[in-house]
Amino acid sequence: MIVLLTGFILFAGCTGEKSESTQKGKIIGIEPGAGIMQKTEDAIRDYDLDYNLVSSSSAGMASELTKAVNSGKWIVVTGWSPHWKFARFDLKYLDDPKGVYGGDEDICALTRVGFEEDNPGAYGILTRFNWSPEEMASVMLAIEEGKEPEVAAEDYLNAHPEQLSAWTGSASGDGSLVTIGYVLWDSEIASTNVLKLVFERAGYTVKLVAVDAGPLYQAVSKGDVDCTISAWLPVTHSTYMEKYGDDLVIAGTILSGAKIGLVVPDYVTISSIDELNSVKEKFQ
Ligand code: PBE
Repeated sequence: MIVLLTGFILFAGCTGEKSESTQKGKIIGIEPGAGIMQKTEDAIRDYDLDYNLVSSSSAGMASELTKAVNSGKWIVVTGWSPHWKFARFDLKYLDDPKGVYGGDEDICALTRVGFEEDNPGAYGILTRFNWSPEEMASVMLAIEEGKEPEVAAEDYLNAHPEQLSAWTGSASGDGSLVTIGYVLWDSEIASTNVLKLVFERAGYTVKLVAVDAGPLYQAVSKGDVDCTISAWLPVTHSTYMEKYGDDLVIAGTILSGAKIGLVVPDYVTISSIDELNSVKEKFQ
């Protein structure tokens, strides 16, 4: 009897949970380690959203978004800019009155402790490398349209010789090795490939190491890689900076005016995260 009763309660519990979760709205996310995923969990809590965050990948999110826009369906995704999706589709950020996603973000260059002393020329390049959201987005779009990242980077530098010479300055690598860690987000695939080529044009040998965000911060803090330009600060990667910030060096800002948040197509008629609960049946 006890066994039967327990079985019944478990069964009822599972059924209850299932029907509740099918009523929840869906936010299409990306890789679990991304800062925007942590901030979206915060948003679900702070705005008391009756939504599940579905993890996916950057490419998976983009393909869900493409499918939805092509059929006029409502969709809400974890979004960021610079990103080619804003050139491809009419999209908007939902207002975030509680400021969970922060405001303007900087994308920063981080290095291991001691890198500046070991390789001042390469460190100098990291302090000078700086471009606009539009410039970064142009490389992302070229990659999205089918160019190999290396080719998109090469085309970009050929078209911007003044940036190349400003960034390299008088640095001269003499073949010395620089290891750059990065995460396979579209934005960082673009920027890291450009940086790699800048180093190579200045005479360095570059090794790229692609890892998730958490392992990347750990690798820079332990000195397993020399540097990264995948750091979004101060909000997006705040938890990683709290954990690893004391053991790494911020060499400079490579881009100002980046942004993260919840993104919907323009035809979605709400404008704020506050309103999501009232239309959750449209986001399933
Ligand atoms: N992103 C792109 C990253 C930073 C760069 C917004 C997906 C993140 O959320 O951690």
